[in-house]
Amino acid sequence: MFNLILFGPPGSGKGTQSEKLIARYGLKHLSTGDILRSEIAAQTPLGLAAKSLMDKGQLVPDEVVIEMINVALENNPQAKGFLFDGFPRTTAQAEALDKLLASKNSAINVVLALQVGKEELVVRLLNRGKTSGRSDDTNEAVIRSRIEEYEKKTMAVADYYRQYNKVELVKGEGTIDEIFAALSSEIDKRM
Ligand code: B4P
Repeated sequence: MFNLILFGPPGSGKGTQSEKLIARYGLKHLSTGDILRSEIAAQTPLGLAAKSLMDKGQLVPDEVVIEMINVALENNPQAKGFLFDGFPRTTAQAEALDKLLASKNSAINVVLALQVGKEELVVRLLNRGKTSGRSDDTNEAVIRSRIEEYEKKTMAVADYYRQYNKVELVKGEGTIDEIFAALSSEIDKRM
């Protein structure tokens, strides 16, 4: 199995690049943001609880997203590997993911961390908000809260994987194709 974490702040291109990477490498895409948005669309109790946090730009509780990933791993026993997008977002999530993968005799192979300046993130997300229908993309204050949550809680995830030498920084500014080529070259070295 080849397991990849695509890491970076909100708006860094994780979702955009994930679509291209799964097409090239045949990995199963697990985006906690997408799973949460489908729970919201289906108006499940989980979705309704998550929506109020997401609308404020805050993270959803660890136990909720860890269980979502647990279910997704169980439902995909044939996968040749996973691309984790937007997960883990806290050190507790990273530790839980390592345990879940270890129980399947697997592990994270590499964490590719997209590097994008803060003001560029705000511009991209406000732009997406014009067409995405995502309520967390339309308000600049909410976007800045999401970036703050990233700085306070999520950046530590990179340190967690750095202790195992699994982190590779990748420039996240430039054209989508240039960034895809840089990510692909890191994957090709390891696959
Ligand atoms: P996510 O769905 O993960 O959303 P995101 O981080 O905002 O987006 P992403 O990074 O994938 O977007 P992309 O750059 O591709 O999270 C949403 C919310 O869900 C979180 O705030 C949180 O509340 C909750 N959540 C999710 N996972 C969680 C977890 N594990 N724990 C707790 N809570 C969780 O796209 C941004 C825009 O940039 C697009 O418009 C795109 O077209 C554009 N873009 C991309 N690449 C570009 C480039 N090279 N140049 C110019 N523009 C580019």
